[in-house]
Amino acid sequence: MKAAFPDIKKIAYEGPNSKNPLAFKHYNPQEVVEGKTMKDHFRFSAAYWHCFRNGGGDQFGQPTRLMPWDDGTDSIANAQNRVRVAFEFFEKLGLEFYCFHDRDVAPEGKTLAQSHKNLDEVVKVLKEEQQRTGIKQLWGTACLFAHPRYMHGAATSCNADAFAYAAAQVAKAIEVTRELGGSGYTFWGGREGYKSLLNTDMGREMDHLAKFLHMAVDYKKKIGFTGQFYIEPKPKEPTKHQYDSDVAACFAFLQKYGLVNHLKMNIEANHATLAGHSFHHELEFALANGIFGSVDANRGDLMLGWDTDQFPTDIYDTTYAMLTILKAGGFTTGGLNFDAHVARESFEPVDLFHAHIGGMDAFARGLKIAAAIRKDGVMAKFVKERYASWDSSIGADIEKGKVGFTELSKYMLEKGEISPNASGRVEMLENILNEYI
Ligand code: XLS
Ligand code: CA
Ligand code: CA
Repeated sequence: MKAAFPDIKKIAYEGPNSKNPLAFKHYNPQEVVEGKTMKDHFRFSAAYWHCFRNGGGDQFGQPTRLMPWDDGTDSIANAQNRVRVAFEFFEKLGLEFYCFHDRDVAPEGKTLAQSHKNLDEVVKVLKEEQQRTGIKQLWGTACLFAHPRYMHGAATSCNADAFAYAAAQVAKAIEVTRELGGSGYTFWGGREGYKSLLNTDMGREMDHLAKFLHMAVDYKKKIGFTGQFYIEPKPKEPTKHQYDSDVAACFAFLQKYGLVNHLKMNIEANHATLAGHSFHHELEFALANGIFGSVDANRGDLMLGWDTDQFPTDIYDTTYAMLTILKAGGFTTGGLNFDAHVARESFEPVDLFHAHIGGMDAFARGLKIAAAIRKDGVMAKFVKERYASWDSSIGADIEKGKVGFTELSKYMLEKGEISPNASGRVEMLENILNEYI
């Protein structure tokens, strides 16, 4: 096959003084940080849909991106060729993983059986390329939001047949993920929500969503897929409201329906922004509740209310994220998937490289900064000391469940007033953080 990116060599680490835009300045795959190589810390992945299916069109304009390898048809041959192009890109960038929806890699057929067959044809080539390069699938997923049959949702549709169709599609997507040795499978509820409550039975829809996920768990066991299931929170877009709106809503949902041991979170930065949270908040909430799994790395725009899926370049954001990810002990099955697309005006193939290099370097800097903060231990010491009252006497008794309201009433009536509060030192801590950036 003719190279799709003939002028681009494998992207190398050249260090912070390099002026070469097609080199890493901070991401050095073999460099060890906190006892692990950078490569193993991040488990970087590219999103097939954004890199090779998203042409840069928007509501107001046509696609702009140049993809000279793509003949613009829905043929299997074109889909298979695209796979080879994608792997050339992953290899040159030094990515270890990739993610795709079933319909990103293979065209939808006239019937479900034909769609399954199309997928099999392309999976053959994905498998070949995985074997040739050692690049693996981070997680699989099914597109349950693009086709008109899912206009009312998939698992939460008012039309039971849509639920059934989605089940068949997900069963196949999990089979394919197992076949490719994928480490996980993601459920993103693109249309699992509503446009209007006037036509919606919310309780029934949520029960159906839980049923769907239980069926997926059963099927996973049945076919012997051992990867991790993730749910990816997002509050809105394309629906007005999505049921899996943020990590907290997902956690409540998973607990209510007895699913908490079966699904972890795939947290996307831009979705946190849309939910009115910081990316850091979502990661911390997941960690605090034992459901941290994987990350969709990108960035939104605080002035826009939609999902801009920009590449992450904000060093504060990557530092905060890495502080939590390191605290969590790093990824196990998960990784850092760039669910991001180039700007509509960045239309040349080389822009895909610039975008990913920037994201990888921004996270490498975040990792190094977070590791330095952790090494000095100033922040951790501050937090530890802030909670010192819980380590002994009355605090320890409360934590151990030794006292109740009766004992606490007696304690406080005798003591009269609480021990003096100490300052939270917010600005001082922010200043300390800035010293590391
Ligand atoms: C869309 C989501 C989607 C999921 C996978 O906003 O980010 O791309 O990651 O279906
Ligand atoms: Ca995502
Ligand atoms: Ca997104």
